Amino acid sequence: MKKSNNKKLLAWVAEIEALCKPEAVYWCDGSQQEYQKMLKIAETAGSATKLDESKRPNSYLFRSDPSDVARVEDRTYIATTKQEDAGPTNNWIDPGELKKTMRGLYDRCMRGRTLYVIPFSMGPIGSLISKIGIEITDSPYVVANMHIMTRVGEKVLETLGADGEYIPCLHSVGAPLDPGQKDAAWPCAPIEKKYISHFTEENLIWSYGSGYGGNALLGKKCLALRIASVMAKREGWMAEHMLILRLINPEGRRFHIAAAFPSACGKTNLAMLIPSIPGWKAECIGDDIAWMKIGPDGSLRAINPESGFFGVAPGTSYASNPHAMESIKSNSIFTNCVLTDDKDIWWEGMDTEILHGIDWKGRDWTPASGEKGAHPNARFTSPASQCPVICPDWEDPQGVPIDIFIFGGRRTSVVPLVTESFDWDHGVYMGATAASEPTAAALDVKAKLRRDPFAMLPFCAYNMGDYWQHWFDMGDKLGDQAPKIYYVNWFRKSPEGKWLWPGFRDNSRALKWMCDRLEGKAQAQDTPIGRVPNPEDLYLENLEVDTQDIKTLLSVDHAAWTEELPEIETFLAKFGAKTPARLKAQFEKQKQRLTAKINISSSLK
Ligand code: GTP
Ligand code: SPV
Ligand code: MN
Repeated sequence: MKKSNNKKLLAWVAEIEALCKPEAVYWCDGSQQEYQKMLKIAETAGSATKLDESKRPNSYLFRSDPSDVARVEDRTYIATTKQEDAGPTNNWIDPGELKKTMRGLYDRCMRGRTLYVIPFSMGPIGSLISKIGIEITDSPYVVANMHIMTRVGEKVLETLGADGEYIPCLHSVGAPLDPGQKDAAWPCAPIEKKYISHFTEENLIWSYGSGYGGNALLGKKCLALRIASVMAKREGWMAEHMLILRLINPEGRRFHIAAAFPSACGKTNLAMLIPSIPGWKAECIGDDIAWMKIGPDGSLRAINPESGFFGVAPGTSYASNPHAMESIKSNSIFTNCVLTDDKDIWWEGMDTEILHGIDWKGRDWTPASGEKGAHPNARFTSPASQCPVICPDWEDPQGVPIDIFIFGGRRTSVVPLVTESFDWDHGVYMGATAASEPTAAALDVKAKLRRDPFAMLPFCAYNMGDYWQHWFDMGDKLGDQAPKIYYVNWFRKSPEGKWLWPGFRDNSRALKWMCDRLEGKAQAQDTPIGRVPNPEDLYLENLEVDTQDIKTLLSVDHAAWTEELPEIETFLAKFGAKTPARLKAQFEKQKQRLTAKINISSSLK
């Protein structure tokens, strides 16, 4: 394709070519033919299996190396001049030192491979909220996935023009090929050579050694969250790990909801919700990332910077998420799923069982194998446009006005089904102290319970204390147009280990309560931790849940909450002088409320 006339870009590509010494350089045009070509290359190399065309048209299965199956938080770095700017939640290295180490790794690392230049837009091309990135990679798998997850092609280069700005994203699988050397099915570097690096002061991403997900598809976590979080702070907007959905009540009123849950805690599922309440409708705008700016009317406008879903496969089924199942019917890439005997894909928790297949490690598999057939972080990559409930306005360059923010996580105990914050500051406290039990999305996380503020712990690329202050500042700017803030927990379990809440479609019951609260139509009870619905305030028709379980789900255990206070205090203190005074004030208030055990009767506020 026609090369760019952007001098900076041409110079950068030339510099990387000279450093990495690829066999060839290829500029991506984002076309269908190019997509097919990438998958053909992968198939010929033995990395991809084409699925049965009649069962799953235009779709492929990849198996990754067993050492390269998820994001690697221990190998993810934020390089800033001052360590304090990265803060205590990030792995920091001096930028000069990191560049020296990585230049050593990049030196001739693309030998025997093609260097692909991928021009992409995060967000609709031309929207004032969108950003342009250029990823250089030596992985055809990355090119094909980027085609789905971002907007790739010539139009991006046109928009970039001769002197436009872009975010350079350099990626290599870190596995050079000597002449005659046979390639691995999934080339990558050993763990100690993997680096996912962010030079936030110069909006630069360098990733080396991994071909998987957020480590390699650099538009996603690296650009749209880590680099963007820093840009957003600088420029006064927000880049968040949030799904975006539109909920329409029976009267036709639209509510736009943005929800932040940690990885593998239910964003994709909630984003594609089918409400179980008659007359309510939901539409999906995004399932993982929201970019939000205050619009000319003073409302907070959100866009989904991505154009596809990179979703957790296991557990996805027609029973749990029919819209995801419809989205992945064709034109999709599957990674680390089971290959069935009739050349389709399968994973644990799908609607049907299988008797035999090839597991994610490429071995014969039967239900008796004693191991899971699909990796717990197996994923599908599918175009967002294929979602049956994609919102007609999902690509609106103006974005949608957010009414409600939701935070949450996976808590088998303590945290109620749904809680409303008393006000913005209290909502920021809820977000800042959010916690979750770990999942397979990052296997190097060992803690039983970890504080994951705003679900951004692995993604906020600057001092978390400054990030909290940014939330307060945004609230001040938004004033009475600030979204209302809620906290949810779909994951409460009984002592016997059974889910107390059916989740999925029935999560719409908690959302309905929020929307009704906004309209002043629903009651709540004040508790020390926020406003919680009484059982009668929730719509519970046609729900097969024990009355006692509902009570448990909505109860606030003062002792258990009080027990967590010292650990929260220690966590907030980790950020020293960076912890905003307003956040500390919220902690004190929560502590006082718990001590006083106030329990004001129902109030309509
Ligand atoms: P990332 O893509 O990693 O950011 O994850 P995500 O937040 O989009 O999570 P996703 O929706 O893919 O859900 C992850 C897992 O949680 C899947 O196994 C789901 O089946 C499960 N899950 C989602 N919603 C619910 C729910 O309401 N209840 C229960 N029990 N499980 C749920
Ligand atoms: C997550 O871990 O939050 C994901 C998957 O969405 S990845 O893109 O690999 O980061
Ligand atoms: Mn995610």
